[in-house]
Amino acid sequence: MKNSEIAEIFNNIADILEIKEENPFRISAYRKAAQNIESLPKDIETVARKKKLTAIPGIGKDLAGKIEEYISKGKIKLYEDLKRSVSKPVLELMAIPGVGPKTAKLLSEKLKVHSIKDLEKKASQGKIKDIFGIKEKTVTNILRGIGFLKKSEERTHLGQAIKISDEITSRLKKLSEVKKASPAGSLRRMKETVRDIDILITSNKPRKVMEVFTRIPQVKEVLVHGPTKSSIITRNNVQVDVRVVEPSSFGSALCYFTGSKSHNIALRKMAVEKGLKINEYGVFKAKTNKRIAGTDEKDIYKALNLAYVPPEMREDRGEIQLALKNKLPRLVELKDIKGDIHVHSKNSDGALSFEEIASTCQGLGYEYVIITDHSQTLQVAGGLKEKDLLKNVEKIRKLNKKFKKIRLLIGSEVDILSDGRLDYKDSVLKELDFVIGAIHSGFKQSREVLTRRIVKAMESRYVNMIAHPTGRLMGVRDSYEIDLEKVLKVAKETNTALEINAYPERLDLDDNASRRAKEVGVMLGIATDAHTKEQFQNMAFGVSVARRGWLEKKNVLNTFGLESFLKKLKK
Ligand code: DGT
Ligand code: CA
Repeated sequence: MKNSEIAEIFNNIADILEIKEENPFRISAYRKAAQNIESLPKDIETVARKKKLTAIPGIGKDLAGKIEEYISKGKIKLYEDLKRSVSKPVLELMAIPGVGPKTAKLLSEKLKVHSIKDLEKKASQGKIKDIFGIKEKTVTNILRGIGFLKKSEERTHLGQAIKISDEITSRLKKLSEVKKASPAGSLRRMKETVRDIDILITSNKPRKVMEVFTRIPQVKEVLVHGPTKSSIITRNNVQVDVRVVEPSSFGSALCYFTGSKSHNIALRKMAVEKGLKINEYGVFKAKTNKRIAGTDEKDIYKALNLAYVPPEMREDRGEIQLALKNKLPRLVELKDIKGDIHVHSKNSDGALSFEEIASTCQGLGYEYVIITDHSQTLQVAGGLKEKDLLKNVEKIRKLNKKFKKIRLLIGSEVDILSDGRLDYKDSVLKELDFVIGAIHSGFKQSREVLTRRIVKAMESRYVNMIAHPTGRLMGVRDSYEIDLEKVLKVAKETNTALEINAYPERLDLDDNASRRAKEVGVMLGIATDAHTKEQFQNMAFGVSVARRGWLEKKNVLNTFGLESFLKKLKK
């Protein structure tokens, strides 16, 4: 799929336009388009073939033309021209999160930095400090940015990894020689990013499976081609390992290769204490070597006298102790979700009309959906003026007569301004069913200021949830710093929910913070922030974060049916 290649080019175009201080709306159009292409769950070539590119939000005729150009010619003229117009070091330096065009130019032109490596060296030798007004804090940020860049190059986010894994497993499953196929490793544990994809297969013709796997179209490079295990690098640079095992070992191999390593170590220790031996081939009596489990993963846990631990919990964070006492939480599931509570329509920066959103969500079996377009300050994302929002309130109320099975609610994703005030007056907010407070500016403010902004927003009697509370965008920027404990405390006091934003690049709050929220008694809302029809599917990623955070149904606001959901909203 060329999705990520095109998204990367659009992001690079935006970077170069930024260096050249071009129109900010044009820059933001390229960035938005890149984001939407990256999160498109369909092959962009298929979309182009069906002449549906302009249905992707943020893709107009012009950008659609660029995409078609790339698909047919393998390059985009505008991009090639732009690249020639700026120096290579500047381009490379701008890839560092937090290094904008101005700093990149300064570093390259005045300090003669010629690469990221060179910058890292010069910065750690203290050669960057105190010249041309670069502050010590900037240097620290640059070094942190380089670390972040390296880390994000090593790992692939879950959304993309699942797509690749699904493509490959479904292809292999079609072979008559393949009996079972399942992802394992961090992907099966639904970790937010994975280093590589592990796939496990049972077959009595492993060589045939290896032959097919190493020749699938996704292959860029074959690292290992063995009789039962092979590794490839895909065209989008992700490593995939496929192992074939005997059917009688499938359960134990699945358990072993799902990990995590520390969960496995803890299991092994328990086995030893029970006079058993556990490995990827099965569970055995230590004395006699008699196999007592192996085919089915559930039996592995049974053999150790443990309740079955869902893959998302296998991190050795206390789950084994609970499994021993049969006290594991009953994790929330996708089917428990009763409505999407953060959705954008055509009115701001989304692609769908109110009707289309309602029918999509009805199709998903939801009882309600809340339209939460952006507020007036966020002009680049089509933020609504107060009077337009109020008109939509009327529209939505009327529209409900048309839909019998689903209730459309109206809310807003309201910007929390830099001083913590909300972007709409109370007299407007009070007309809404649901208000989400969100930070979209001033990411570089101090931890104290950012925390105070969120706290102030939560103290409003109208704010029901805080969107993507830490603001991270994987591969683009790290979380901004907040005092999570303080935020949780006030969330609890003010009955404000915190969001688990299900957008694959966000997944914010993350698993650890969500688990902490549960401990404190804060309600979480899992929401897609969908801008397109396909993005409603991201709910599954949000649910997996929740599951990794040990959340149960009762901890998640939108698992409640319409009546109880509305009752739970504050104030
Ligand atoms: P990552 O880094 O995102 O790929 O994370 P994982 O968990 O997928 O790690 P990976 O791919 O190195 O290994 C897959 C699983 O295999 C891992 O979760 C547990 C198991 N495993 C790997 N190495 C060891 C080991 O040395 N000891 C044990 N007990 N298990 C291991
Ligand atoms: Ca892995």
